[in-house]
Amino acid sequence: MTEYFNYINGKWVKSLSKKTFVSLNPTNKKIIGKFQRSNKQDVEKAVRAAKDAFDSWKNTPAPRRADILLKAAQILKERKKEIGTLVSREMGKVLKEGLGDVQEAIDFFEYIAGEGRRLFGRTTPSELPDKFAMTFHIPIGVCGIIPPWNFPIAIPAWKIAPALVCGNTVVFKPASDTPLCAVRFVEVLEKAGLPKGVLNLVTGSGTEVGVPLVEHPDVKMISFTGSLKTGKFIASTCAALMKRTGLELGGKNAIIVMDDANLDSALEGVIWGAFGTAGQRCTATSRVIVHEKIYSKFEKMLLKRTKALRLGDPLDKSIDVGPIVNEKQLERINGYVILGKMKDKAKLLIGGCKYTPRAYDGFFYKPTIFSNVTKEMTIAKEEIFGPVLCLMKAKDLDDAIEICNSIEYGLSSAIYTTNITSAFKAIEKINTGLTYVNSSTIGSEVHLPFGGTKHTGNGTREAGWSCLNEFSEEKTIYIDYSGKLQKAQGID
Ligand code: UN1
Repeated sequence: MTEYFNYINGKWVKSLSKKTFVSLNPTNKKIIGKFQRSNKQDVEKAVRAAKDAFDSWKNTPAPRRADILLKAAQILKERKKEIGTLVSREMGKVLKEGLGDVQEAIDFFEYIAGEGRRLFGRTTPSELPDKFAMTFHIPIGVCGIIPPWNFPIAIPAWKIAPALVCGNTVVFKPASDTPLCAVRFVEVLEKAGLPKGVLNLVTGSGTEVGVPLVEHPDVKMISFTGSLKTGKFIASTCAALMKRTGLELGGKNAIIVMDDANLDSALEGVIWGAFGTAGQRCTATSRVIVHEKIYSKFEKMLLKRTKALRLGDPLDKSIDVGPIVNEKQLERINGYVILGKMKDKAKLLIGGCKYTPRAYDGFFYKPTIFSNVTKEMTIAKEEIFGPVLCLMKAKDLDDAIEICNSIEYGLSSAIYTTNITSAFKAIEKINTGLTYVNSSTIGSEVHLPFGGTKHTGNGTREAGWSCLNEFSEEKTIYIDYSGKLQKAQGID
């Protein structure tokens, strides 16, 4: 079995703990590799390396920093098939999505490399004569990056690439379910020519690696994507330490289907949003709110289409839905389904149980739909993060929007309608960070900001132009060339 190492100060090294853990292929429970089960001392070493590398990296001109990111995009392109296949093996999403995960990172590296020659500040007039005013971006320092397992290449890219282009150095603690993807990701940046210490990788658990990283006084910023519970821990720990945070937490995303919608298109959007990536996206469609006039018809269409979905090995091209990432997640999903049946008493339309396709021994869950779900039910409120869809009925658009907004999260939403007034009303009234019209809740593009309202986050946005604000300070400069002391606010 191959053993993989941490990457600290430009070297692949063993953990000081001398302990390891394994990563499993969720399709067949075969071992993918052995990884360092790191501890606080490893974090300490990695933070020190990142701190030591900061000055020189910060002083490297941004276009030169960006050259390395562009090179990384090229290397990722060359390795797309290999790394995309690994994403499918280690995380479990079907191959076309595994390749999409890598493509999202390529797109983003290319996009953000352009920032090396932009990183725009602003110039603005001064209220006084002979005085010049402007801003520019400065780095924050060492950033602790803690991405999730569901986009094991794309989300590390979303976080690490802007941190680097802004001149920060990084300690990367990957998700324990996808450590080999993280090793490959770091290899790409190493090959692209990143100087030692600028990016460090420390594998291991949340408690043994994540917590010491979050608490470390020399780590000035934490960027995390994951559960609301962990997000709250990070927010409160970092608040006490006056540390910056970028948080992307849960979602409970809804698609509204109006009676004037193109139902065939809405059906495809719902199926893709709910069962693509086996529902394991923050942006996954977990509620579909259907106008009462077409409810029964749409329910039948959904049932027929869901029955036809093929569950199995994500590397098999004929498969639509792959496995759940691990046993714990599988049990969590099943727990919610039991709760939906027993406590919420929702009507189980299809699925609702684990499944072992012939020849595999993995963590599979059948695409599941509950019908007649109401907004008071637990399954309509909590994030399940699996292939479970709640079908809900609305009287009209206002009712649908109210149901859509009735939850604590605010990540993504969608409306299918052919009525322009309904579309604009939804855009205005739905309280989420992303709203799609006539498209599913998933499928964001890298050059637009990504993030949510309410408990989905803390107001930061990833990707697009907004990610620069997450990973830099905006410094304001006043230059007075009047030759005398001039006072603002009219004081003479
Ligand atoms: C996530 O699930 O955390 O919009 C991110 C999408 C992807 C990103 C999802 N581009 O579904």
